[in-house]
Amino acid sequence: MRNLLSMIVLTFVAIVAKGQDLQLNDREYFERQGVNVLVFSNSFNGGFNDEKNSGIEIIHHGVRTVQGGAVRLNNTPEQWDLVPKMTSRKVDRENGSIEVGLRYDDYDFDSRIIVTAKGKAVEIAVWLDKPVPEKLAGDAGLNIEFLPSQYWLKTFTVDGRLGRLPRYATSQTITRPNSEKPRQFKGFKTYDDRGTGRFIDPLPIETGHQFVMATDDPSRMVKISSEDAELKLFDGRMLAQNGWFVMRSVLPAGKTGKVITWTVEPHAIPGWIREPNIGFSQVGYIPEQPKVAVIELDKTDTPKATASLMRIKPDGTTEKAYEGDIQSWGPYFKYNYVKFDFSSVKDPGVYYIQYGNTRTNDFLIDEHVYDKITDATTDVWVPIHMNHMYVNEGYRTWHGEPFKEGYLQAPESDHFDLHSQGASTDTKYKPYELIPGLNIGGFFDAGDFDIETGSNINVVQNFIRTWELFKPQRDETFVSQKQRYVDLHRPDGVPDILQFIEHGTLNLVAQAEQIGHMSQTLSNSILDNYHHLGDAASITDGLHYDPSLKPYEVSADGKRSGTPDDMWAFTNRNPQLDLRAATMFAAASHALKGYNDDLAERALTQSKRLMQEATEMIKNGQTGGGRDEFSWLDGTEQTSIANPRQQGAQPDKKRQKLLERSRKNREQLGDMATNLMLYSATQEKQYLDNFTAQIWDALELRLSGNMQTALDAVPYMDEAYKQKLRPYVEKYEQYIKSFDTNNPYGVPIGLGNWAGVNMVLNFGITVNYAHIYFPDIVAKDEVYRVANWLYGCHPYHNYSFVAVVGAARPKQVFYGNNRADFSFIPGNVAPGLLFRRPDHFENYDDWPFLWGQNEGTIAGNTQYIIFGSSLKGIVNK
Ligand SMILES: [Ca+2]
Ligand SMILES: [Ca+2]
Ligand SMILES: [Ca+2]
Repeated sequence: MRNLLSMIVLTFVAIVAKGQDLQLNDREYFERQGVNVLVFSNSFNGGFNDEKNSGIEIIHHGVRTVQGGAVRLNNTPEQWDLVPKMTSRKVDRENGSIEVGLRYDDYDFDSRIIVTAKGKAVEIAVWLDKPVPEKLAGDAGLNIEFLPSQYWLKTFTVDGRLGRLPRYATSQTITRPNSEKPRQFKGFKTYDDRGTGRFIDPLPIETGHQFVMATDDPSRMVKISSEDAELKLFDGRMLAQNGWFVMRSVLPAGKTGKVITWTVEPHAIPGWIREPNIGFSQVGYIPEQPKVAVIELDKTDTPKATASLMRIKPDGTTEKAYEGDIQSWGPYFKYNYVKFDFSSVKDPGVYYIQYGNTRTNDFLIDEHVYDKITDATTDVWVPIHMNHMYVNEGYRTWHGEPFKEGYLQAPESDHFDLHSQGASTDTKYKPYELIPGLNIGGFFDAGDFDIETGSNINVVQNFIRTWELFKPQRDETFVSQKQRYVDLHRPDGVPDILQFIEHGTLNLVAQAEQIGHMSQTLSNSILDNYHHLGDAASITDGLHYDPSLKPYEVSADGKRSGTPDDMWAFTNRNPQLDLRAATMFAAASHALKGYNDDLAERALTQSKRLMQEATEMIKNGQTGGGRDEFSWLDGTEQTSIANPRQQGAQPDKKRQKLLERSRKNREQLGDMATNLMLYSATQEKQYLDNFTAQIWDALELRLSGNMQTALDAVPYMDEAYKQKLRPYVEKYEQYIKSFDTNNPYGVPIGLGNWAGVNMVLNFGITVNYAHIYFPDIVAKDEVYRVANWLYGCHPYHNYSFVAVVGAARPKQVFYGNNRADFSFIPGNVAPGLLFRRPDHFENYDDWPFLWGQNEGTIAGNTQYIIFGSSLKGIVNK
């Protein structure tokens, strides 16, 4: 009996001990409850270099607080500092270790990192087969980075000494000669040295052999120690606001073998279970809509039997309005999901959800909850993104008039925002020559200040669509092109949407007139003003660049300077882009007629000319650079949707034939959506015929991607078209429903490096129009799927992805151009949930700087206006 008891006790102790140790799991990361250590599950991808998303990462009690573990060449690497290429990744289950090979091609420098589970800790060791190259000695080191917003104001110790991590970066720096700076991405420079020839190098905050980070917070405490190397703690925010706290050890010179060993032990709170994340709509619900909360649970959590909907009565007291069963959905990636359906509650009021000990913030059930969902976007976000204007709001200036000196012809060059200028300019201008007239109209791209021509074409199209579908008369913005002045919340007698169409068209028409065709982009010439955070008017000095002057020198008349900060126009001709512009110009001309006849006329002239020239160029085989024009046919959208339960369709012979025919038709007749838009602008029947000749094949090939175009045609077509479309809409309804089994949230969820709100918005708009034209097939209940997702029913947290009017808890930080203030611009739509391999969705709401999850774009936010406007129209009908 005694023996048996001690055996049981021993077994129990063994299980507990095992449960406390880090284990290499099936998904190839180290895991114990509360701690995940990932080793290059996400590698540096090179697009924008260091995106703070890669290397050795720690997900600590549900939050990814540590990343960037790798051999790096700087004390505090910036975004465009070189990142290592991962040359190999080996998982050794027997020894519980993961080994990665890292390489810097620029320096012919290879290293290996081996991470091994050692009880509650991991050992991180750097191995060298050849010594560190001489040029990198003293610079190459083992780094790992801590998320400032989760560590600032926390206490730490270094070899027993006490410290507190600063809220703001104010540590010390030195300068060193530029010749000692490791090369940056493509040889660009992130900094303006003001003619000193020296770069800034931060000094460590602290140095020692054992650090304990966050001694005052068990959920963030991490112990790092090294016997063979000195550990230094730096503040990466000294050089760049998006920098992290960096722990690093410099690699010893002249040594090979195991050159550095760290022991890293993230603390785990005993018995920790992640707090349930109750997803619901922060905007609230209208009485008759379905109301289903999705509750995200730790996989070790036991679901409760019921949840309650509590009502806050007008006198401030609380009563239980409803108690209902919890329904299981099942596992999706790393968590387990259950649902709580409270659709039966229809009385208007203020409510919250109580699930076990977790209660949500309150929300409304009311007829009017969706009434204002687009107002912040149209009244605030869009006008603030108007380029070449002074933008005022009350006492606040959002920005002065940017880029007064205009745009120079770009010389042959590579670029840091994914563009390039080829050897020929394709214009009459010489490199660095001023192209007149481009500093007018247009919208800032996103968190940066360039004019992406393709995006701006989309923007004008989105506004035109909004105008033609909904004719919104809302006038809350004063726009004076003459004064180059925008004043928010000041009506001026003109519907704002018309003024936005005009503003976008002004820049695009100027491009066509001055350059002769569409530019790829009007963008920064130097990297050190591309990452500008502040007033857009101060990005450049407003003076024409004059190379005969010295840098920072201003001419006697005060009009020219030797500072090469002027923006560039990237002008290589792409007839596909010209065609897109031509279509948009035709539609803009139609929309602007009667409001700005002169601009309408100019747009039509450019439309006809570009259409003719581009068609000719394409016939002659000049397709220009750019993306695959046939992407609308393939399955790229589908393959990026997280769908662990289904497989994609296989290509077959019939499909091949259809594909061939579609390509041919498209070549001869032009893009079908373009034709449809041209028909709407000109009423010329040939365009409608060109559309009709292609739409059915397109629906056969890719139903989900082409349904929107098919629906857009309904107002122009007869009853027979609608009848022929019916079976496709029926299939589309099955596609909508398929998301109920695909994931717990019922919408397409993207896994790309950009979190994919555009895909969700596209889906939402298509569902809305399928319901409007075929309400007997696509029920009204379906239109709330995307609204729920956007406004808070999604993984990770339950904040609204839209900084929208009406939301009780919108996100509070976005990657807008005011991101250095940890703020937002009202009406912004975040991309949403960024997927980190192999199983983690994330959306920081205390750290704005990851563009993949927090950057709103001008094209996406204007797409949101269409989604929101159509939803309001359906709800209020
Ligand atoms: Ca950009
Ligand atoms: Ca107005
Ligand atoms: Ca200038």
